Amino acid sequence: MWSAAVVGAILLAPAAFAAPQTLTTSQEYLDYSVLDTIPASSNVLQADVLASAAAINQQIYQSNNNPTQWRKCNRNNAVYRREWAAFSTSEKKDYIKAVQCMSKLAPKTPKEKCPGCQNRYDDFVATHINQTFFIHNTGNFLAWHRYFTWAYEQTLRKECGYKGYQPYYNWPRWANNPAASPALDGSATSMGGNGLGGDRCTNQTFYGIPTQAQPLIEIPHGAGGGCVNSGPFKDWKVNLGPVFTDVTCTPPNPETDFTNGLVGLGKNTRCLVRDISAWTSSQWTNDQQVTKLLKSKDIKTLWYDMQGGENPFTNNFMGVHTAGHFTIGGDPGSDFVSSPGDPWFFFHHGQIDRVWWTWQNLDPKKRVNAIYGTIFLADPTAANATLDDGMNLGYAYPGTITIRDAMSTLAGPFCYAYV
Ligand SMILES: [Cu+2]
Repeated sequence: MWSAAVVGAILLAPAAFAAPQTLTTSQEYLDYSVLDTIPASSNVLQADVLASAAAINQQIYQSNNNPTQWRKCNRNNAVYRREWAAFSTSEKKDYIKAVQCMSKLAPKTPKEKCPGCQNRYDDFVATHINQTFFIHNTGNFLAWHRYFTWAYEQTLRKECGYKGYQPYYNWPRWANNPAASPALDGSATSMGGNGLGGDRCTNQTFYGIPTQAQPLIEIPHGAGGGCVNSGPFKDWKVNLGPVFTDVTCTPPNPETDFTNGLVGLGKNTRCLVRDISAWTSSQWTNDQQVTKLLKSKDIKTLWYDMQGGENPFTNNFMGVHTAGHFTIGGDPGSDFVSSPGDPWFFFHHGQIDRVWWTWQNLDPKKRVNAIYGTIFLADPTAANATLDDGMNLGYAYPGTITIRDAMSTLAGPFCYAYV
């Protein structure tokens, strides 16, 4: 039986995991249903308890089923990604410095492919915009974003001297008050605060999901809606997009032609806008919602519930992916296509990846290679994605990997897990 205290200790001390280096006999995975006995009144998040179980299972699975790979990537050398709140002050400052460094390096994307790309950071935004219709489909969304977030982390390390790893934002911990989280509180060690500066777009009373014109959910205007004016990112420049924004005050991108491959990639330099929404996070990224998602019976259920249901956004259900974007909203946060223009994106997608990783490793035998869906956005008649499909990151990061390579965080190009 796993008590909350034991699980808490595991969360804090990943190196102390009980999984042996090499297992010679097959071992049962942790029966995570016993974890349901942790009282709801405990301040341990159920979603974190499941993540702890997943961490143990993943190691047991790898050592039993992929012993050759386990010799290369195991509990002694795997990287553990942590939430921002667990970073020390100097770790936070190192990360912030590296992100800002990327915005000062020259872009690698040629001018004719991205007239608006001003810096190395924009290469990542441009790749996301360019591939939007192929990476937001059901088939490879999770795998592609895992690769994308990892490549971003690698670039911070290789090109900007960052010594740490990508943090994530643990939605349920701050669901009732995201603006008070260490990631968004506007302090010198945050990723910037709310959008309280400049023109606050006050004539817009709500943000419509899925669209402003035909909203199924109307997110009320929060306290922000203007330029981020506190913390290290108050002078951050957004150069690309928008493509499909819900914010009516965002200046249009000069490139709007959907036929020339440049849509959203014209130069549109502006401030970073946020409108932090506890209304959104408290309803759709709380512990109950995340735990329910983690108990999805198959990949199809996980995928749809993450994105707002099989008939998206009906029954007033937003799903954690959309809700995470609208926890900060604004520009480019509310535009899925150009949203990596806000460095918050990688905190949110770190947590998306952690949720997928948790779900996979609660039952690794069945789930590590589980994929579902087609290769084109919202097109059920397109071909199904397969594990052998290739993925690339354009000019943001060199190379190509397959979806199969991205299914385990302890294999392919990766060697990391989460705490
Ligand atoms: Cu995306």
